[in-house]
Amino acid sequence: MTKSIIPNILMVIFSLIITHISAQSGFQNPIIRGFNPDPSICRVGEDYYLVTSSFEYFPGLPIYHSKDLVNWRHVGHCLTRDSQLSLQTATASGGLYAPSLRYYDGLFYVICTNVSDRGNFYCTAENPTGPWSDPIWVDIKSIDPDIFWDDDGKTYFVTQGDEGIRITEIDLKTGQKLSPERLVWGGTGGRFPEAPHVYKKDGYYYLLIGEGGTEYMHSATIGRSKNLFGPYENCPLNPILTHANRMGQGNPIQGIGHADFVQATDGSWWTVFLGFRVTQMYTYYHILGRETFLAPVDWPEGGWPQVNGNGIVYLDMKVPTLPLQPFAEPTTRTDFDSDMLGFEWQFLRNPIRENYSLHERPGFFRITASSNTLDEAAQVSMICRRQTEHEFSASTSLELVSQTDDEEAGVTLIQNNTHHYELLLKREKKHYVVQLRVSVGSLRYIAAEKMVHDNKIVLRIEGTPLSYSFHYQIPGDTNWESLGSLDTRYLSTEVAGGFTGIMIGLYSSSNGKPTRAKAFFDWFDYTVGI
Ligand code: 6LW
Repeated sequence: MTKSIIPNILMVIFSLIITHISAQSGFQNPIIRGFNPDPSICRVGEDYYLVTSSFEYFPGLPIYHSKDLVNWRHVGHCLTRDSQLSLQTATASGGLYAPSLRYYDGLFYVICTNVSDRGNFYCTAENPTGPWSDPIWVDIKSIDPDIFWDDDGKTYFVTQGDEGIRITEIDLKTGQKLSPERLVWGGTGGRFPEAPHVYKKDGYYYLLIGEGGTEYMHSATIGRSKNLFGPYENCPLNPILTHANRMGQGNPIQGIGHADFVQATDGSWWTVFLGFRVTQMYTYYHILGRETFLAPVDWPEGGWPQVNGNGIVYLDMKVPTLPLQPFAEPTTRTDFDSDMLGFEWQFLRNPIRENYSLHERPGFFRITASSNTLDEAAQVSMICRRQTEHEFSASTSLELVSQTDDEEAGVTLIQNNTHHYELLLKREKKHYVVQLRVSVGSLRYIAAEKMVHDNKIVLRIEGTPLSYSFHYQIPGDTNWESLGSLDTRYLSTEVAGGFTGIMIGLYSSSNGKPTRAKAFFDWFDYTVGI
């Protein structure tokens, strides 16, 4: 009897130690890396889903899935059809602003604003990976919409407004307003009260909002009321999340705010929110856009929620997590030998589909040149993916089939149409040249140029927090030639403005001519770290 008990006791002690170790294992922020701002989250059973803003990129509104809140996989987009998403005239950082993601009565809802189209709308789907319905438009002028369903079955549209958060009853089937818009809470005095989400808990309506603007003064604050329309009592701990104070200075994460809450399967509360990683301490600027972060929330019954104790968060979060269920690491190399591009690839505005093919030359991605250049806020010929880390290398093998001078193709690091760097191959007087070109505001110049005799080339960009370096290789050679390096700073949000982060693009342009060069990309490799 005693003999059989001892191993069992040892097993129990061992498994308690293991559980304790894994529960204490913590996690790394950000949880979704590279330009992924304004996160909104919901849980259905044991699955968590999250959506982020995508502005002028197509398809719109990436959807992510997780089993543990820490490990996330990109599983699709909400807006994949031209009938759902018109971005043709979207300027840089126009298009789709902050979405909300909710699950109600068997359907998923994404509630969002296309500032370059008809404004506020929502779409529904039975499965978050789609297909999603066409938009149901809501005639309320604002941004950052959410839907809140009260216990009596009524549906409320909750949005930002100049003076504060507004709530309006709507008809869920048609999106029609059923009541006038009512201003319910102006926040705590920070500028731009926005990003509202309503939660009902312990007999209170809690209204979580963003304040301070989406830069260094950003924060999340919360109020509560027994009545949906207020008055809202200000949480004494406000702001419950910010780095715009003494404790947040010197933190490599800045600009935190715009949060959403979720209750996990074990009853614990968590928040997802946006923030940005600065390239170096104290001379603050950022290039990766605003990313998605995670922190635990302590929310006792009847009490106020506290984010990670004092509203300060870290890259290395030493907090207990749910049991971790990581996904397989994504492969670094895209060989362009399948029928579809992976979800990481985006177009800039609605694509002109005939300009792209994975079939014309099997194993290659063909991009037909557009007469538009990357300097125009137009439907350019480009696919791009997010720069997700400061340290990376990106390379591609390119063949440019061109009959006319001035046609080009290559790799771009693009923040917006006035801030981008290109490493490109161009046809010029029956030769080819490889160029490093800079567009920064009103400055546009060729930083380096070398003549090459072939229309085939391998291009490579290496990134560090402070600079990008540019290299090329003639196929068959083992040597890499360098074209020099450029500062990351001039593509930063602080210089370029806007809401997006750097994208790494493969593109082709005929520089205003009606000719149609074809660029064949054999592969693309994106490796994090150097
Ligand atoms: C978004 C607003 C904001 O609509 O930036 O972070 C805007 N805050 O809430 C675009 O992301």
